[in-house]
Amino acid sequence: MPGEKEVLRTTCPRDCYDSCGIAVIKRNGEVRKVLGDPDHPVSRGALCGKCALAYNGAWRDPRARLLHPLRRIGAKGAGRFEQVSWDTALSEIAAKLSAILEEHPGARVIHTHYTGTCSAIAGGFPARFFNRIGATEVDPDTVCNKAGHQALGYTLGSSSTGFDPRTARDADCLVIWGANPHASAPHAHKHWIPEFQQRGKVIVIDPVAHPTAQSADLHLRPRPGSDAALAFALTHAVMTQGHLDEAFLASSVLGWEEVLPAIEAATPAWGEAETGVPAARIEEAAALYGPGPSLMWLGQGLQRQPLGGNVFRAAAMLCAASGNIGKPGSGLLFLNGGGSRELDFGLAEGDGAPGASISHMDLAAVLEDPQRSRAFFNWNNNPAASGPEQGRLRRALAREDLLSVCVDLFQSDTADFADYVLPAASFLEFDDLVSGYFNLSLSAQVKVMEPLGEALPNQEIFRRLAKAMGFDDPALFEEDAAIIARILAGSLYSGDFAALKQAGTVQLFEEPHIPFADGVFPTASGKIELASAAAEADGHPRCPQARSDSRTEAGKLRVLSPASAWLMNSSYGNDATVREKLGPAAAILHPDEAAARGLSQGQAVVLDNETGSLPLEVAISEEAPPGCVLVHKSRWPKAEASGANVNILNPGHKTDMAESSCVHAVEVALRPL
Ligand SMILES: Nc1nc2c(c(=O)[nH]1)N[C@H]1C(S)=C(S)[C@@H](COP(=O)(O)OP(=O)(O)OC[C@H]3O[C@@H](n4cnc5c(=O)[nH]c(N)nc54)[C@H](O)[C@@H]3O)O[C@H]1N2
Ligand SMILES: Nc1nc2c(c(=O)[nH]1)N[C@H]1C(S)=C(S)[C@@H](COP(=O)(O)OP(=O)(O)OC[C@H]3O[C@@H](n4cnc5c(=O)[nH]c(N)nc54)[C@H](O)[C@@H]3O)O[C@H]1N2
Ligand code: SF4
Ligand SMILES: [Mo]
Repeated sequence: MPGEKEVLRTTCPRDCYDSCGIAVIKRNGEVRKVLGDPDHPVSRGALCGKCALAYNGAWRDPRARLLHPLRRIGAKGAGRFEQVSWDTALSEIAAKLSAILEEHPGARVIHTHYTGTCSAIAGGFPARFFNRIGATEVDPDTVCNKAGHQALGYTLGSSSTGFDPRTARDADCLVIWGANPHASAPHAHKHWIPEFQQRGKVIVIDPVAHPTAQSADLHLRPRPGSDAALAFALTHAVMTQGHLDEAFLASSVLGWEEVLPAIEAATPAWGEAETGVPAARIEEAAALYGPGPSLMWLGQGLQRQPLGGNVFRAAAMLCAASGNIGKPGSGLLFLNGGGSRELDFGLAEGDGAPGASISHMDLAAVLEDPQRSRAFFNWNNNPAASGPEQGRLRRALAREDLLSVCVDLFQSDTADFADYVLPAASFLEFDDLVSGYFNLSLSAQVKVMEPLGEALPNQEIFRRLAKAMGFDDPALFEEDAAIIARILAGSLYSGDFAALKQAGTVQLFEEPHIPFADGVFPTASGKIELASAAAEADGHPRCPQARSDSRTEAGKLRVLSPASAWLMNSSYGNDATVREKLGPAAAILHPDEAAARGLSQGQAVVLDNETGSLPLEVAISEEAPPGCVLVHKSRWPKAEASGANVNILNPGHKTDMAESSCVHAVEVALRPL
């Protein structure tokens, strides 16, 4: 008997541009299949390949999931644990943490978190506990996109008020700059971009010829780290082609006359010499972008470069010079945050004052120093796979005198180093809110099944830990339903959570929303600040600079380690079917680069630098640019024979702004094994 069928709507809360609607098929009360919601405007009936496998694989597989709290019995890192009760785990953690807090300032408790789940409460609520004890937060954005945020903050006054993707219906040109939608926004790649191409032209600016670049109308392949020079040359070409928006420059832009001499000097021929992009292609791109209306999508990979902040300021300058913002069919998008749609997920984090913060680039150094760290809590994050200085970090995590607690769905590399591993419930197992960072929508995350084993949502784990600590602040115990109701009450959505659950996803603006339509920007001057006193006060140049990174040392290769289409950061790295799709860890080289080095497909090689070494198999593809080696990020180190992934090579250098990651500038030597 097939049994009674029920279809429930929910939403994917991964750190992904798409925020897909999900249809969960249940029979006789049991989840049978997790599919794309056919009525959802983004997923249109299909999840991406990785989620389709993992949500019907490891994420619902009791053999793969953590089911019970665990206490370490072996050496740190060995991954040997015994099952304990929640009471035992939480009372022991509370006793140890209290003892630490009696002797040390709260700032020596370090907590890392990020994109495990991006739903409001599971992504925010635990911060209440850490703020209560004055813990040090490892600033999550520093491993991802903080340089871009800071640069756009100086320039536009906001880094998370992007264009509404629906305004593409009025655009003639779309620039996708240092983003790879084929992997990181697969439904935008599959639907939004091709539909746009029926009316307008797509320019991709990326050293890598990924599938989105291959299907673009124009693909510019700059040397990595040379995009600020390219932006100046493009602005020069826009100017000489007569497409400056003089009226907009006069009314809404500060500092044009200060950047003008550098723009005048940045001829397309100069741009070609700096970036490797032929001058004719620079002219061609300017002729498509300049007249507008044009959209500019700035990817997160673009700013993971030593001068990533400067690159973003220069790109925003091109947008301002051509007046491609504040009008239908125009705008610049990095991320669309809650502010772009009057939605305050920050309510989940409570209003306790945050403690100190450090950069992810300094995590290994802080964790190896008993003067700076006594306890380490990790939730929604897998730094032993995703963070820099992998070798040094693992040595620091092995410190016997560091109390270490990891909250995860799976026994990750980071969990292997914990004293206590606490099982988190998956997004299918509790209600929450999701609001993606591309489309201006709001979605319900709906409980469709009971948590596996004894797993609990992040927020419940930290409520129980707060109780075990003897805390009584009401904010530490606020219930999910109350938080959801408060967030919804302050939002543009007029319904309650029950109504949102029915709808799945709602658009918060009926018509495409046009930010900055009044020509006023949330900077000190109210204008786009090409010349920024705020940047200058923080020790940065007053204006964007027509500069590029220095060239890679002769014989060395620059590692690009962007998103893999089959992983979500390190998530799914343990799913057997996903691992089959991934194949062996590869060093992808351009045919010319491979030929010059006498390398063949499948050959075993080692990448080396002062930070570490990594054995890989050569894969030859024109996707990789000459002079670079493409190694996709975030495989599970412990699933590799080498016990490492590409971050074993990452020295954790910081960008020009915000102590953020410039992981796409790692240099290595390559030798045959
Ligand atoms: N070389 C290189 N490294 C990179 C990057 C790069 O481009 N190159 N990119 C960087 C970027 S952009 C980012 S954002 C970081 C991301 O790095 P991380 O934030 O570490 O992301 P994940 O690796 O997916 O780890 C998230 C963990 O959260 C767990 N998780 C999922 N849902 C839940 C939940 O509900 N509760 C709890 N407690 N845990 C959950 C997952 O199982 C997983 O182990 O990686 C960075 N690392
Ligand atoms: N499938 C999948 N999707 C993901 C993720 C994942 O791991 N897997 N991670 C999620 C997360 S946390 C994030 S932050 C986003 C990131 O997604 P994206 O914004 O797409 O960023 P990346 O994948 O890091 O890199 C995008 C592109 O930047 C290019 N790039 C690197 N350096 C330069 C440069 O100097 N100039 C130019 N022009 N381009 C450059 C790379 O070649 C790459 O093609 O994706 C999210 N979505
Ligand atoms: S990870 Fe992105 S593409 Fe995949 S199902 Fe989730 S939202 Fe959709
Ligand atoms: Mo990220």
